Amino acid sequence: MDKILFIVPPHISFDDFISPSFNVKTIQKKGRNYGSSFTDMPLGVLAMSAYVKKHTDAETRLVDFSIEINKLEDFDFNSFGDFFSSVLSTPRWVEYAPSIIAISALFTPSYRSVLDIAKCCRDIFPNSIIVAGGGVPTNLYKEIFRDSVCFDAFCYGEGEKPLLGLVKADDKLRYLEENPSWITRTKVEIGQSFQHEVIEDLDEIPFFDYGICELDDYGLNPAISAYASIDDKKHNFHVMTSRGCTHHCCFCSSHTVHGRRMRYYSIDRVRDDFKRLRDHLGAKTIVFQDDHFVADKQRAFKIIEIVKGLQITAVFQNGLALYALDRKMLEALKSAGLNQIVLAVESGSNRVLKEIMHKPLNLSIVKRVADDCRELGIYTNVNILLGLPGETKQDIEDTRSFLKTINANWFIILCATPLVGSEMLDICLKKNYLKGSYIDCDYKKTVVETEDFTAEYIKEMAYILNLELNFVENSDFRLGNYKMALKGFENAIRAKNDHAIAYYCGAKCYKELGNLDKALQYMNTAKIAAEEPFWRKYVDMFKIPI
Ligand code: B12
Repeated sequence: MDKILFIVPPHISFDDFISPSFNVKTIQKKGRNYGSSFTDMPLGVLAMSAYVKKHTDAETRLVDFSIEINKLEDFDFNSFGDFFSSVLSTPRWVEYAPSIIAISALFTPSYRSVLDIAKCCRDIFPNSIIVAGGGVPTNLYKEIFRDSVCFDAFCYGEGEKPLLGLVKADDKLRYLEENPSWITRTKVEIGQSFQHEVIEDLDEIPFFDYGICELDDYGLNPAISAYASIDDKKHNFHVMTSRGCTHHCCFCSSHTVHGRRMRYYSIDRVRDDFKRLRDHLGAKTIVFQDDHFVADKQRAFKIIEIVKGLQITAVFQNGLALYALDRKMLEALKSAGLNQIVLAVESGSNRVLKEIMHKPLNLSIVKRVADDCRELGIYTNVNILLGLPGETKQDIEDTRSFLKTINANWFIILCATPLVGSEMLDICLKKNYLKGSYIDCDYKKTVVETEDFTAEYIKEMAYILNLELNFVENSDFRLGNYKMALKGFENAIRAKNDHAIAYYCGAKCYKELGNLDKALQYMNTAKIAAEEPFWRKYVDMFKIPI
């Protein structure tokens, strides 16, 4: 019988964990600030675990290092490698003695951790088969083979069928060489190409194996606590009711793993799963991770009805395509308990949307959607990317002016990142636009530099737009919704406890709400924080009177 150990690396690089940049969320351990790692449930692992168990008697376990890091009271290691070793060499895992180690690598910031985990596993479990899958190995297998000798193979695209094949195979190394969804060093050396092996009917994957997660540990997920509108941060469960996305946005790389064609779980299956999550696992909130939930609007309506009928709350962590968000859809979402939404606007320039991003959105509908959401009491986060190859400073100014006219609750301003497998990376490589490694970068770092802008300019503009739209010109404050504005400011304070501008804006809210003591306290903190040169620069830039 095979024993599989799934391993999820931290979603953050060691450097970003130890020395978080000024523009990222942090967590505190023993009074010291560290970068924060999201802890969403690893759905790919849960799907593969369920699928393999359905067809074999394999045993499966999971170590999710993002969870392990968050649980530590103090981080007393010189490297992530030391930390991985300390966890994996405990009797719990040594005695489990996995025959297959299956590392899930979705994000390039975890690239080096993936290598370190494999090295550690090779040392502790010399006889195990070590494989990895996800977007990183699918797109960077040559680089990983170059940088590590510890892997037996990588999975190309989705892993349910390939992993099942591996578990069933008597001669596993031979199977890896023979199956076209597995990437081995030998095959790479002879220039062989690889094939996706997907499950067409997603209902064939059983109810996800949520049981391999230590469920309570996922409750304090920074990704969920970031939403000012969600009060019950616990009891949330991640789901994906479809795979694929038909769009060709230049910055996205999801298709390299899942393809562009939509595949769906049946409505009956979705209903059964949600009911089971609620009744057996205590789910109160369902967090949808679908890439394109509204691809089929009628289906989306049916799922919303299910959520409503079960009296649970829906959260859509990924942006929803605005063209599908007519009043009827928004009313349905609201009636199903949805109280926050991510609007995937991505740019405030029609030129950038059309000519650069290839994103099917006309800006004329954004204002209407944001206003409808406000009327219906749905909190809106607007996603914006700055710094795509071809974007000009004028485009960024157009975005800035446009966004100031939108009454969304919050704007998430990110620096465009050349993801492996994206068209954006191809362009950057072709035009020599990369001024740093694309391997470690996430949406807070900038590595793209073109004829139109420097990397530093984009990072700075992203931060300025964040301060301007979310604080200085906060629409909740402008429209007199001081309580909601305050929630956003206090969220920012929790993420960055010296945020002079958030304290200043919070003080103004407390004043409007009649809590003068608190207003004074916040104003004093703002003044002290504003003495720091970092904050003084922005306080002066926006002429804030502190
Ligand atoms: C949910 C999600 C998250 C969650 C994390 C989920 C988790 N713990 O797994 C959170 C919110 C934390 C997140 C964060 C980010 N995300 Co994200 N995320 C997603 C999303 C929407 C869904 C992932 C998912 O659950 N998929 C469903 C399951 C079924 O598929 P899967 O996980 O890919 O697993 C399958 C295969 O990959 C493969 N597989 C995976 N592991 C293994 C292991 C083995 C051994 C085998 C055989 C196979 C295998 O088989 C699985 C089953 O079919 C994807 C897009 C997508 N559709 O995948 C983006 C995606 C993965 N994210 C992306 C990005 C860019 C980010 C961020 C950088 C964004 C940011 N704002 O900073 C951060 C990175 C983390 C960080 N620095 O904080 C990119 C990744 C690109 C890259 N190369 O880095 C994606 C592809 C989106 C995109 N538009 O391109 N994300």
